[in-house]
Amino acid sequence: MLFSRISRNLRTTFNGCRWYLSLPEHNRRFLFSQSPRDSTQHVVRSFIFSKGIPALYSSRYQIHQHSSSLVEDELDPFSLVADELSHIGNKLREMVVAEVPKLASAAEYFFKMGVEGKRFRPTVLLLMSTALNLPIPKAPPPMEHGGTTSSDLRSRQQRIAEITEMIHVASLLHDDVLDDADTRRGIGSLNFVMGNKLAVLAGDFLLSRACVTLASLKNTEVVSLLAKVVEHLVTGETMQMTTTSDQRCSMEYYMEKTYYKTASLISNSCKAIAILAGQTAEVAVLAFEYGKNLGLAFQLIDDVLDFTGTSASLGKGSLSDIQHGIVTAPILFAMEEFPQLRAIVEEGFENPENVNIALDYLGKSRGIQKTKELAVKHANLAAEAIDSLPESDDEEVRKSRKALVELTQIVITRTK
Ligand code: GRG
Repeated sequence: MLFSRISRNLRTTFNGCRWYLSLPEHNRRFLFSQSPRDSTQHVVRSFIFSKGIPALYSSRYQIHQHSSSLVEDELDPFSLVADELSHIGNKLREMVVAEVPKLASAAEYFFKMGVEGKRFRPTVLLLMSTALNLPIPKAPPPMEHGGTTSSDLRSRQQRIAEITEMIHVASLLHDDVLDDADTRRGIGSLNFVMGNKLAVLAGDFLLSRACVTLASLKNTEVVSLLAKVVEHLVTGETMQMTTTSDQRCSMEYYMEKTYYKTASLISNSCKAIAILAGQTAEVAVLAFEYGKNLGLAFQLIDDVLDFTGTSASLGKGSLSDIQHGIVTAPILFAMEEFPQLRAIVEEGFENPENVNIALDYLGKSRGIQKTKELAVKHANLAAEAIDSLPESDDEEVRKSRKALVELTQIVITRTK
């Protein structure tokens, strides 16, 4: 509880830095105007734009680090839900069975044991389900409107984890086609092994199976949340591949695209977990904020790792983004320190010499450090959302919340 109080006090004094998405909906200043790209999603345009990195910037992080060293046992979020994860893995393999043999082997490709990836999203969603296991403040909707008895709530929430993982894998399949990738999860990418056409069709097939499962939940609010996520994935990908030179040099544009491509899926799925539980709008917003900030922190670190790989030195990563002409946070921060880098970014990275020049500037700048700091900020906002949930004395609820907070640290300290 002390932990909770400290974080609440900090939240009131925490002004934030220039590039982060704020926590409370009502406090947001709308930076982006409504655009035809999205008529329903307002949250992503609500970047707070206050100046200056606050002195308290890393205090919350240190408090979390400190308090976790005080706790009796180190909590592994993945172990906490290991049995359920393996159940979900089996369900996914059943759900992607197709009649036509080629489609069947394409669709099951990334659900086979050993190539299931980090299973980060289902882990978050299962932990969130337990973390929100609170007395339900209002009567759940009747069954015909997607309501539930408490006995099957968990299996409905598991279905969200399955749907989310299917949408995620579908987007990876399509992404690899667009990027002409040859590897994924340490094996040949599906497009490389079976060709672009089958990879696209397998992605479509996974999406259609995800839709069938979504419909089985009979909850229109949840259906529209996840339909919006698919729109966001496509929007984010299109934003990335159709940038003007100004957009490529804009941090706002990068953060908006990052929300669409990476954070929307986990944030809206977390919200769906709360909605299925019949939780209040306030709790649903906190679940959403956790997912959004965790997703943004995750992608910011991904963008750092693209330059550094597992080591801390520049150029040790795959450099895949920059070689594909994709400008990410480390370069954008470096550009603030070295405005002459902008000319190189505008010229593009088809010439490998430009990649080297950009890496030189990045090495001289605080671009990597500032990106990590921004990731920490979002990780802390995610942890604050968990700390702001209604209090619970239930040991399982508390353990899952602690694991969700632990995940925020795992995300910012990961090296792969
Ligand atoms: C078909 C839904 C659909 C979308 C098409 C191609 C596209 C539009 C969107 C691309 C979305 C995309 C691939 C975003 C990147 C998200 C991301 C951070 C992927 C890596 O996630 P990890 O590291 O992967 O969790 P693993 O392999 O561990 O599951």
